[in-house]
Amino acid sequence: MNKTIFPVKEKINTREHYLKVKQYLPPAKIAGGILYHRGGTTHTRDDTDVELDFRQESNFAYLSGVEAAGFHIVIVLETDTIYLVRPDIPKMEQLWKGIPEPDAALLERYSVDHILLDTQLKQFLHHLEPTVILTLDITNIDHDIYIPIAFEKRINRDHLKAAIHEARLIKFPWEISLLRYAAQMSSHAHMSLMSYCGQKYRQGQRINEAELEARFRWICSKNGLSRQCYIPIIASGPRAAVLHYTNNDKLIPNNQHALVLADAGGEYRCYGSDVTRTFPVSTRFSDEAKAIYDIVLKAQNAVLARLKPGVFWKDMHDLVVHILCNELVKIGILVGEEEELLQLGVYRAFYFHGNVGLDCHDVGGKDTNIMENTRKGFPLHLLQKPLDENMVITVEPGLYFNNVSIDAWTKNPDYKRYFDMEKIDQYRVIGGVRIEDTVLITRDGIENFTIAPKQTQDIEALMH
Ligand SMILES: [Mn+2]
Repeated sequence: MNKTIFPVKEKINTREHYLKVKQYLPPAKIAGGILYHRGGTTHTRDDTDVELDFRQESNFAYLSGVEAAGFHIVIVLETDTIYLVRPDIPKMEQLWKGIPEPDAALLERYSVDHILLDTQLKQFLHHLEPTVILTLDITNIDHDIYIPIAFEKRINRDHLKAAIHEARLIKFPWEISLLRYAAQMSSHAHMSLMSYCGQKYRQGQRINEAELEARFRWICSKNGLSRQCYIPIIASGPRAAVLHYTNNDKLIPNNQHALVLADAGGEYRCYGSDVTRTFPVSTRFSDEAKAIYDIVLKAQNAVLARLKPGVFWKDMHDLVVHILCNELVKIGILVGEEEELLQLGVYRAFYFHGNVGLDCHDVGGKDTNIMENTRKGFPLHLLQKPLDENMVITVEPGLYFNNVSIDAWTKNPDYKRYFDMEKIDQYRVIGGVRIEDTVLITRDGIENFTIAPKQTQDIEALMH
């Protein structure tokens, strides 16, 4: 896929975001109150002047749309007047960094009413005299540089975060367009990895995981996704069993069982994607690889077929483990009655995505994958709330033959009788399989944003 597809042109309407956030704020705080948040700032590495990669803080991106460092936002809640505060960059720095965008351009680009310089902020707030300053727990307040010290007691960190997270959960149509675009372009990058890998195999050339990572980033960048949502995972052979493998520096094995597990997704204007595909290095799935792959695909399809508003995440997790457990018994890896195996949780020897295997792609609680990628923990919101229309989530079941995990379970005298070691050794060579799609919850089901093939025969066809 070498054709360049120009990115969608969607106006980033953050005023719409703010107005939604405001609905979740306590009405008592509105009169005389302001919303204040500070965006991310640049940092240098250790004791050097080497700048680290900058990625805007997600809540700030949500409120402002600004991807650059050093900005603040002030919103007068009573009048809904939005002030974007930009850094006053000294002339000497402009020599190195370039001339900042003029205010007129900022006003045109962002849905804000006024532009201020950060050097004017303290004076401006003095003049405004807010009764309460609603901000986030993470907001770095520089007292007496930007916020008057006299206002210290007016700062309130109790309400804004919950309001923003509530607002972020359900997407606006323009956000859906950006998310769809990010996932579709990432899908093309995945397809490119498959066909490239196939081509190299046919030519008898060995490749390195690093080459596939670079190729993934390249295809994304060509299509406007110049940033990755998270560090790509390009795991070949036994590395496919390591969930957060990011070294991506090994020569890809070329035996008949070897798989490449690529978990990578580009990001567009802070809107991300999270996609995993697993494909055979030799362009043909071995019987063992196909067996495991088809189990994971069956579990994923079962979930995708059931997703719709009103569904609880917990039930989807239960569905996945039920299928995985059942199928692992069928192929002889697990031994025993399914009910007992489920109760004991022995399937977790091969499936250990925290407490759920379906990683939510969105805010709600602490997980905020949609705009940044914090892939730890389980989104609190979704434990209590059912799915709803216009949420965007990922579905990512997997099966992994991870030696650490297998040893922990099979060497435990309480559990060893539930495992057939000979069978495990037969399948261990494939490493692991994960299939992950980013999907939108629609009125009566889903729209799958992920368009890279998943059926084994389609993957093999693409690699030929
Ligand atoms: Mn992923």
